[in-house]
Amino acid sequence: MNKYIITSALPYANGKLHVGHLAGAYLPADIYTRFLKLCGEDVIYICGTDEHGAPISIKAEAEGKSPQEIVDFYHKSIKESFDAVFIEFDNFSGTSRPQHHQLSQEFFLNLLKNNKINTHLTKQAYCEHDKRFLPDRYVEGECHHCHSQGARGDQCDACGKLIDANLLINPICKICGNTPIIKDTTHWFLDLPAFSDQLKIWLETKENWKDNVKNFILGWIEEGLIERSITRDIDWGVPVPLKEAESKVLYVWFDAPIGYISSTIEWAEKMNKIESPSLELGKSEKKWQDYWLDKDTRLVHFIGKDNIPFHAIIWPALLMGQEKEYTMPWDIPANEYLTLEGEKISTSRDWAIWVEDFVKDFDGELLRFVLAANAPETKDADFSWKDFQNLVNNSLANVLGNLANRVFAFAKKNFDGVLRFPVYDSSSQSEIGFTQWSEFVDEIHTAYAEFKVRKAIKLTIDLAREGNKYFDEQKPWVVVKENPKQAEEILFHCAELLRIISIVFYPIMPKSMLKMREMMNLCLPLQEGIKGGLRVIAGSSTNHPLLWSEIQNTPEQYIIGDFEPLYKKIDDKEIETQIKHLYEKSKV
Ligand code: B3M
Ligand code: ZN
Repeated sequence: MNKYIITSALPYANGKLHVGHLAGAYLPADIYTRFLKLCGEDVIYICGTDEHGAPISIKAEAEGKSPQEIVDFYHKSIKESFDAVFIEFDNFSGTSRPQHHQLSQEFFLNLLKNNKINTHLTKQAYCEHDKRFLPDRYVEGECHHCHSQGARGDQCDACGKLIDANLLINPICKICGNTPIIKDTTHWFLDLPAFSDQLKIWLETKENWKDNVKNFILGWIEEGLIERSITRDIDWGVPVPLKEAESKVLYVWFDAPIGYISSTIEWAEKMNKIESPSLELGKSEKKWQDYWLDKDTRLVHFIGKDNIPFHAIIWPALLMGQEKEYTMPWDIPANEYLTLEGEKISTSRDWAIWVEDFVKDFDGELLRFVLAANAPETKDADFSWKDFQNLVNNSLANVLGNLANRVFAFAKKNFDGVLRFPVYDSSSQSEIGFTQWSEFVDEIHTAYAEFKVRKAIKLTIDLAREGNKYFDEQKPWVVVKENPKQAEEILFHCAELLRIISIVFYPIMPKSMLKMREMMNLCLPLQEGIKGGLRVIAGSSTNHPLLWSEIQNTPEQYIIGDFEPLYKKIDDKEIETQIKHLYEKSKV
């Protein structure tokens, strides 16, 4: 059996979470993880906040707070938003923790030892007033491409081009507003060209990767890789572990992906504490290394498309340059972007739907449904409030919710809620249902395994639609008058279909599927140590009461308990309020 490490891009701890974040890197990963766990695979889902980088220190300076205060605030806010939409990590860490600093420094020193890091004297903006070098983001001025004002030292938002900070026209220091001078300073560079051949050979083995990822990367290598500066002159970050580099820190993109490993180490330590309170030394070491130092581990990075070069070139190079033989990425399912009501999401204009706001008005699970049904898998996708309403009302409430409701109501009214396994005779028509449904189940399985969540949803809703069709065609309300046994058979098949759906739809809709199982008195996870319906068993991440293989275990009978509608319809007024709010807040 393969082990899996699933990761999502570490969100920057300098802002709240919005729907665009969820759609690209988090929801697809959570769905994939839940699917693998259902299949009994050995999998851990790892993430944490990215707590370094100039934007965080700039924000701290602007708000008169310490970077750590900013980071702690957003770490909590982001984690709460994930919880509200049932994104469930095995560990959610943060890159300002000592464990992470130590490992990042080890990575740097190993690369240096292996001659994969060079130093260069560079010219950089220096503020004589603040007595410090100014990283790109600390300088602003007129863009040297399009001449608009307010271009940052790394990029111009007006024309979108990359900026050479030293070429900015009339540059100013973002801290004090004075004009910086240009001064020499030494920086450390990752020797990426030294990894070209090794990277190319490795990438060519990646037949399963999405085309957008693979072609993009091979194109980069063909153009010729260049050395990348990996140190910065700010005081917030992982200190460069060299005497001569005092007051410099590692570039945020150098240390951030190492967070995937340091967060796993944190996970191993936590697990070890639960499992063996006596804390046997070396046990947690073995636990994380079982995942990270095994070449058969499937390491899957879920990211947005702007993060492709970092995950498919720079990060693999960092891993290749280590003493330990770390697991290399197995797949990098990068997603495209989500737009909002047809426009690019913008946090500065507040053209965004924040997760914390959404869950005040609607169940967080509905957001999972809509973002997954409309996932930006192969091209950009759009979120609109109208689509949201249509999808919830027409697919969830009218199809799946309706099926559950009519089956449960009929069973209660006519059979006291008890449906026994049918004894077929040769005249029985209804047996066909089973085989038709098993094809759906297989296709849904394949869709999840291939990261095709849109397809998995479509098939699941189609399956529920088949159930409604079957119910309509078999007319149990007529049959029951003449032949109650046959009506019970029809109902048994419908209940069987709902049970199957409660398993195959669980990765996307964990909450309502467990709720439906409760209404059907189906085996539920033990109440102790439950995490989102999966029993956490010490020492194993594989042993879950809800398993895909159970699909075949038809029970002797169904006992329908108290029930209520699974999904509530959303009316026009609720949607109008949301649209109005979105336009109003973004105007200010
Ligand atoms: N912090 C998030 C972003 O670029 C960035 C990802 C790091 S993953 C190692 O949106
Ligand atoms: Zn200054």
